[in-house]
Amino acid sequence: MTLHTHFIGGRPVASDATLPVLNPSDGAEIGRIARGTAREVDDACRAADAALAGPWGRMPAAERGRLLLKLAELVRRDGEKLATLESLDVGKPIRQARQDAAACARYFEFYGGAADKVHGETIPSAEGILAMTVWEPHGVTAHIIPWNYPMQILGRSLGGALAMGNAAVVKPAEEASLTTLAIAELAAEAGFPEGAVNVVTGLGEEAGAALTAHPLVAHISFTGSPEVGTLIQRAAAERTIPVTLELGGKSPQIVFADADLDQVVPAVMGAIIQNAGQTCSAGSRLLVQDSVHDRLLAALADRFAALEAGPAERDLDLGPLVTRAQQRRVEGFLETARRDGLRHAATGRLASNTPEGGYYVKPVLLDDVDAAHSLAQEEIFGPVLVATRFADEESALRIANGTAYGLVAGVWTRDIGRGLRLARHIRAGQVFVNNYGAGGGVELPFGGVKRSGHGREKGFAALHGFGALKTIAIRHG
Ligand code: TXE
Repeated sequence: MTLHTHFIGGRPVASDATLPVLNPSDGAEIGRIARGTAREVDDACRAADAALAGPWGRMPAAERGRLLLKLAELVRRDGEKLATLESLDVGKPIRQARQDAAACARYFEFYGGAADKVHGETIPSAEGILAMTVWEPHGVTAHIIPWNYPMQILGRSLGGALAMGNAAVVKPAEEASLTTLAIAELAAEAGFPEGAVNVVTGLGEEAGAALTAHPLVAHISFTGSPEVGTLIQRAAAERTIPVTLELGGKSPQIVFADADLDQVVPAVMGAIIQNAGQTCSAGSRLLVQDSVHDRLLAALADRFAALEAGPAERDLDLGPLVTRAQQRRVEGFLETARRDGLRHAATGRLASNTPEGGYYVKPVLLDDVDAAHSLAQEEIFGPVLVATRFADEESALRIANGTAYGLVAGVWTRDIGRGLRLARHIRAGQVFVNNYGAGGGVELPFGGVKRSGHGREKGFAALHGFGALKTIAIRHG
């Protein structure tokens, strides 16, 4: 059985204690990861700090960019290996894990190209003064990564931080550490100096909490639950350091009667079925205009009924959920749906010979759910689509904005004026009109408002979150 170590200062480092790595498809133990404590976190932060004082801290931006481009190339070279590892570790169908590896490479590539294009300005000021701004790295950045898209979230977070010249300490989720460790080794192979990229594995409340409290950490980027996001913002407040928080959503897909249903149906399906619904930007609420309700629901119900969940390696529509805990959480929501008499419009099925010990949930389409019901308000993080009717644009907007979250929204209409009005009035970090996700959107800033968090990752805008703007003013006579 493989024992996976931390990656600190360019070297593998073991811990006395370990944690099991479970295959979600059948519950079997497939390896162990090191259970890091405050000690390993301290070592990693010191290694990162030392890197900043050494060659990494002095490296020109163009050279940092070249290393990121090399890393992108290595992730592509090992794409199949990484996808297989991810699929085994988190239960993702292999096709989806391949997309994650490709997206991860694309993030490193994007930020590799951006590294030497983060310009400051010169600013007109007082007589005899030349004033300018320069972007500088924060220093040691902490990256707390969840288990749903480990490679993609690592890519967007680490790529931006390294492009800006920070040295990173990554704490992957205890449920999904293997690809992060593999990519850290690729970073060393690409030529990143030791200490520029460090990984400490372990539990959130142990290694994660120690990292967020470490005095050398100057910025934290976190993707995960609102509960832990709040703890992290509190820990950051103790030392008044900045944080970027991406805390999930309850994103609406708003379908008007004039929408092109041939486009709507596959997009709505993909946005809730992808990764078995364990997606921060999942389109988990369907808001549908009365007059098109029956037609759309019938089309979706047919698709839902045909969905098959099964072991990741069989590459079906859905794999298992990541852990027993997530499976129970989703089953809890479905139990509430039964208790409250919500209408099951369709349920998918488990493939034959699906192993007993896996963490499977059948996909479910619920219809006519009151917008105030907990299933229409809370992030389920499973393959459960909740449909609610609306009468007109005004009520659609009210329902869309009527949750605590504000991450993504999809608007489907042929009326471009209405699309634009809603795009401006929906309270969300990103609104997609007649599409959902812009094909992955590595280049597009991404993040939330309200309970979905703050700060932006992805795109060029994210670079500014990983740096501090310094003003320099020189008297010249
Ligand atoms: O998240 P946690 P969980 C949502 C989703 C899901 C729910 C619970 O609704 O059902 O959260 O998932 C680390 N200090 N999202 O429990 O605990 C932890 O080790 C520092 C949405 O897995 O927030 C892991 O690396 N770190 C989301 C990371 O935080 C701590 C993705 C996320 O775990 C910590 C995942 C602590 N005290 C879940 N406690 C999205 N936005 O996509 C935990 N961690």
